Amino acid sequence: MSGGTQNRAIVVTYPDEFARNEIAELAKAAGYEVVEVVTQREIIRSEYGVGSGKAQELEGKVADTKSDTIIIDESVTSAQANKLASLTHAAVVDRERLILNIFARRAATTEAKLQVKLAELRYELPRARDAVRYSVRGEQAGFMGMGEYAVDVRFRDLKRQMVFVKEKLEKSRTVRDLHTSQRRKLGVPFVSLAGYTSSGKTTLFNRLASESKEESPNLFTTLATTTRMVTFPKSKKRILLSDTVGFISRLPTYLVESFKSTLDELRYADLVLLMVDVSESIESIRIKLTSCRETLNELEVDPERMLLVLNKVDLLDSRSRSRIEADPLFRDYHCVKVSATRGDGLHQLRTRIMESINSKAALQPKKK
Ligand SMILES: Nc1nc2c(ncn2[C@@H]2O[C@H](COP(=O)(O)OP(=O)(O)OP(=O)(O)O)[C@@H](O)[C@H]2O)c(=O)[nH]1
Ligand SMILES: [Mg+2]
Repeated sequence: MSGGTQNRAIVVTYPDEFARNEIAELAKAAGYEVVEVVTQREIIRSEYGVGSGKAQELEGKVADTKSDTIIIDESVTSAQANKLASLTHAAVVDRERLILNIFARRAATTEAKLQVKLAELRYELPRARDAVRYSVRGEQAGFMGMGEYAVDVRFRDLKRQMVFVKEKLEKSRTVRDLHTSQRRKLGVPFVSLAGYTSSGKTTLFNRLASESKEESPNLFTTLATTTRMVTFPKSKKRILLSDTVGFISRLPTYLVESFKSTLDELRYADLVLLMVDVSESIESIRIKLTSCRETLNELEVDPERMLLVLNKVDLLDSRSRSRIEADPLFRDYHCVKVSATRGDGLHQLRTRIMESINSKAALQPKKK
């Protein structure tokens, strides 16, 4: 997409409310105008990604709505995407590509840009490899019209670029590690904010650190980590607080891996504040919490080091507000209720942060 023009997109997703809402939000965050949402029980099984009947239906809808893009809420192969694209005369963008597009739009720091580049290369590489295989077997006339030789060159070029980007990231990682060890020498506890995209991490960060970083209803507003020394009022206790990139369900592992150096903040934190937007339906909360826990498990964050921050309580009626933390969903966690925008519960949050840190001998040097 270029020049900020709004592309009109038809979205294909699963027939459940959570999936529908989320992919529509993602599409919006990537700059698309969603003109129609089409649902399908199985998305990845056939030659077009969608069933052939559905593919034909899409062909008609693209023409009727004058759309130029079909967004598929799954990962499809390049062969499937190409087939559907040539049938419908629309660009086909899958879920991974869509998330990568959002990341690419948002990445502001050099490191974030490199991480996005690495993720893009990881996305392209298996697709280029498939193209090599097809062209060698003569099943596909090259990749997007390229011949066998060109496909091979492209594959090698992607690999070379990957080595280059990894080296650069390794360098910025060394600098980051140095900062981390310098900070650790200060003996100030590390606290990291984590949570689903749009749960309110940056809003809380700004509140606690008296900052004004960009917070917005768009998904993936934050892509780089910011760390600030925060001194609590009254107690004058100090913590180092980090804001991080948001999580999302069905995030491919390579994307998490590409953002590893950013997410390392979480690995080494003494305490992780896991933000949960409790203004949503219990089903959405459950899906998002499960997805966050999976990502945190991958990053080897021990549940002992987590404090659940139930955010946006200002949007609950008083009955739900008084009962929310008793929901079985939060049974295994220590929870604090807050409203990051209004400031409710911040005093209790600060107290719980200090209690959690002190109770866990959290300042023991961790192996690194
Ligand atoms: N009503 C209400 N809205 C909130 C609260 N906290 C955050 N928000 C809103 O939720 C939206 C997302 O907030 P952010 O702080 O940008 O969320 P984030 O978790 O940093 O999101 P990413 O950076 O995209 O991962 C913004 O529109 C905020 O104004 C709250 O306590 N109450
Ligand atoms: Mg943010």
